[in-house]
Amino acid sequence: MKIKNAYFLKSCVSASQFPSYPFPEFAFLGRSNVGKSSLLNMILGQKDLVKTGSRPGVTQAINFFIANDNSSFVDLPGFGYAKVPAGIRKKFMPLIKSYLEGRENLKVAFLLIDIRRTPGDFEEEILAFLEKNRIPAVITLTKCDKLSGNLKKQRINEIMEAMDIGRDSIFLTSCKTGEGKREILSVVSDFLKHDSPIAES
Ligand SMILES: Nc1nc2c(ncn2[C@@H]2O[C@H](COP(=O)(O)OP(=O)(O)OP(=O)(O)O)[C@@H](O)[C@H]2O)c(=O)[nH]1
Ligand SMILES: [Mg+2]
Repeated sequence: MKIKNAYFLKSCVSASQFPSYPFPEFAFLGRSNVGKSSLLNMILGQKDLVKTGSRPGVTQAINFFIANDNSSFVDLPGFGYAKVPAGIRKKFMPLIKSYLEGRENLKVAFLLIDIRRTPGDFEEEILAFLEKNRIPAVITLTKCDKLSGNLKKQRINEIMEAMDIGRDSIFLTSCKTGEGKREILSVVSDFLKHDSPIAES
């Protein structure tokens, strides 16, 4: 599948603002600075479509993008960054949850984890929440260009063990090398063809 065109639709800070359309939707979740916005730029094939930053806390709303006039991609605020003003930070989790709970066309949530980090409470909480709401999750390791060889293998094994999942349940990605783009777009294209959920693991 190729992305022929993609554009920014809307930025939302409350559920009442979420747009409605019949397209299958794909969400990108994860801690602050994990690389959600960068991965979306890589997938959508536009360097600066989604705002990214070297300081965590760049995305402070839920941003909706439309691709190929038939699918939608959603960039969520990152969780767990202390320097975002407390008032805004406190609203992130309820906003993220209200999005996940009520979004009927949401097909898959890609849960991003930096390959160099061990998943913690946030990932556990989100995964439990996704399961409760029957939203398939794909564990997506980011910044894979930062590690190589045995160290990379070791990190993947540690994450598999910490999350009790198999190698097939993990996507490896890098916005620098384009790794993982094909796998993510093949999930999207499966939904466009069949509109059926991927196997849950
Ligand atoms: N080397 C490398 N750096 C990356 C990669 N993805 C993101 N980064 C860098 O990580 C930083 C954060 O990237 P963002 O895409 O803004 O992260 P985010 O998860 O959207 O962050 P918030 O919006 O703050 O939650 C930026 O400096 C990116 O250049 C990657 O695959 N490889
Ligand atoms: Mg962001």
